[in-house]
Amino acid sequence: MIDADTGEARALEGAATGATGDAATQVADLWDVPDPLAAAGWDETVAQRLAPLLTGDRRPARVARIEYGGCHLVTDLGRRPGVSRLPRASTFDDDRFDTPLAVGDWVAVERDQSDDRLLVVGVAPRDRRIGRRDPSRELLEQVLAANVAAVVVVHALDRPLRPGRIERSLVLAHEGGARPIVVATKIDLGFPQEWKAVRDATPPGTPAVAVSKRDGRGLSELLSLLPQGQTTALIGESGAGKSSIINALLGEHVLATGAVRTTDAKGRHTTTARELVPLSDGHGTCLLDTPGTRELGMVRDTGGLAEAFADIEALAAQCRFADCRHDREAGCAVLAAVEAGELSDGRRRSFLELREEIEDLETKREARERRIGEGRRPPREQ
Ligand SMILES: Nc1nc2c(ncn2[C@@H]2O[C@H](COP(=O)(O)OP(=O)(O)OP(=O)(O)O)[C@@H](O)[C@H]2O)c(=O)[nH]1
Ligand SMILES: [Mg+2]
Ligand SMILES: [Zn+2]
Repeated sequence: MIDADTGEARALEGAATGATGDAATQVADLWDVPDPLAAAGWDETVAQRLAPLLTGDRRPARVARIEYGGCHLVTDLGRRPGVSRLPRASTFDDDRFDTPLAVGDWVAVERDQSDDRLLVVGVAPRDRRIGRRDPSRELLEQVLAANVAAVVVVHALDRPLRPGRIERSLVLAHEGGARPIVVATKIDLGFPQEWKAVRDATPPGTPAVAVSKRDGRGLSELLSLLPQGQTTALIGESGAGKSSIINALLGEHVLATGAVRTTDAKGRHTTTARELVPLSDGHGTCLLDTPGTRELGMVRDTGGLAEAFADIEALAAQCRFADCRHDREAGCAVLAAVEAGELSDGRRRSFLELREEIEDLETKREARERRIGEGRRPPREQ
């Protein structure tokens, strides 16, 4: 398990130096440990999920990075180049994900005949994940990170918090079964009101931490919130400070971090590929960096909405009508709570907006299935 003392000391040390300077350590070096699979989170549960795929001389691996034309895999020997020829899902009926292989996946590999890279031949069922609506195929889910127990929703205080951004991220995290942690970065620059806005958007029960890579504030608290022996993904807009947080927690400048435009504090998409990084404990606590994401479309609702809006759900039980939409109905307990100043109307409106987005998708899915049922061709792009 994670050594909290060492982890903390390293985090603060990294923060004190600004974690800049020598970029001598490469990400691949971090996997140069006695038991790379254990460092990647291999345990009994993973072994069981992967067992049916490990026939013949296939070996277990975890996807550490995917880039154009190939991937990197953590095996018992360390981080090695690999390739996957798994097909992309062609229709919604085959698969609700558009992502045959995601960073964080546990896979079975064998030696490729055509070159010396490892070939991915099978993917274990995903446990938890964080996904979003595929920006180009709206009925499918694009998996941003697989097998993640927690998701850090990163927002930089030096830019406006777009309404609903945190709520949206939390619904997606809950929908994927991952525990959300809200993190506001760059607290060293001030912005007390912006920090309050972040806390207001965070529901009770979800931790919110303000951090700084400059003075180390909040980093040990964040470290203590990471599920031990498990993977935590970081998501947020470009320039939010995701890679900086990982460097600070590692105590080394391993991942590239970028400047932000001075005009609007927007990032420049420094991180270009999702990347799995082991923390120093070597017992499976990992972080997963992602490139900045602006779009976070809803996918479906199998309970994530209610979990992310547990406060509204609790109030809804008191509404006069069981099917109350909390919009303008008489006897609505949600509207009454807004009226009484106990719930912000912004939060209620975020809930209505996200619910509507999901309902629109469900309507489209039903229409599509009806067309297929009638033997007609479904719309091509979906
Ligand atoms: N003052 C201050 N600057 C920070 C902090 N965290 C990050 N930054 C700066 O913000 C900029 C963006 O940081 P990154 O870590 O590259 O952001 P990112 O979220 O990884 O961005 P993408 O990879 O583009 O998605 C860099 O110039 C960092 O030095 C912080 O706590 N305080
Ligand atoms: Mg980055
Ligand atoms: Zn109501």
